[in-house]
Amino acid sequence: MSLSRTLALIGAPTDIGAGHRGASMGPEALRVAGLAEALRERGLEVLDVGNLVGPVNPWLPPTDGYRHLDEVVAWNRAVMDAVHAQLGLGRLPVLLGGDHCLGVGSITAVARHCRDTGKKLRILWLDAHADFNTSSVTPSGNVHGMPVACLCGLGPRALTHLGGQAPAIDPSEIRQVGIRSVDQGEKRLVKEYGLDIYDMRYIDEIGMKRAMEEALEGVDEHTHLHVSFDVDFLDPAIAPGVGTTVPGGPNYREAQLVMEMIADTGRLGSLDIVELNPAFDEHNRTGKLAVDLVESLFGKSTLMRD
Ligand code: HAR
Ligand code: MN
Ligand code: MN
Ligand code: MN
Repeated sequence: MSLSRTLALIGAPTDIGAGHRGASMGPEALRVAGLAEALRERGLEVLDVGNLVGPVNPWLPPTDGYRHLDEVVAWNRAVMDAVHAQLGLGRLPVLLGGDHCLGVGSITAVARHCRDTGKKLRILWLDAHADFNTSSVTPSGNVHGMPVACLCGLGPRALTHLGGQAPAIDPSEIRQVGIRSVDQGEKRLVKEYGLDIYDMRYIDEIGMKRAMEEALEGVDEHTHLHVSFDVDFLDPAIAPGVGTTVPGGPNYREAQLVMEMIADTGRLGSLDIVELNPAFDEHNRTGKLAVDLVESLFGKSTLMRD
């Protein structure tokens, strides 16, 4: 892969939007699993800019349908500023979460950068969940179940307008892959907003290769491709280290294919690695798998094409 940009690893050690504690240990688990070293091994320049700081998790029940909204906003502001700064320096930001509520800050920054630079934005949301809940339909109040809705302009003003203007993205800019857990009210919203969802049923029927071809259709030299990799995308049999496992996810080969096909586009411009939860893991097995897959995302397995 002819990727000459420097990667900037940005740690966001928080579980502020999650339903279980422990995703706050994700950044360190990815470092311990050798993320930076593995990518350098691929010839990439990798800068670990360290961890962002933000409020502690007060672990409270929901208020008006949200848990810890103020703290979620504070973390997302920090993420947005850091991601936007790295993009401005010409670097490829890699957000080490942290739970998936941080996708609001990360993608708001990426969308703003795309507007500034005239790039076409395509987001691949790799996840077991659609993350399209709102305060009125959420079963939990956990904001990690809401980031896609917030990005599409549906949610609390502090998150929908994080970058100043709303919505941050148009639903047509996102493709969701691996989805297999969507809440009842969330289903209705997802249909209403016309989200492009490659759920596991669809992947079972047409296969991962064709599903990814469809999800990547239209990606060209003007595209900035953002990958939001929720580790619970993977089947729990290979990736137990997440707070919200859902059976029936992509297996090892399917996950590799997803990463390899993204690498082949050569358009990857930013990445989130979120929801890794070492408290649920076995000797950092899921952390190591995430590193292995991210290596493929940066071209490790495309030896036949180099
Ligand atoms: N849909 C459920 C909720 O909103 C669970 C969401 C879990 N989300 C994540 N990120 N782990 O995808 O509470
Ligand atoms: Mn998610
Ligand atoms: Mn910019
Ligand atoms: Mn998920």
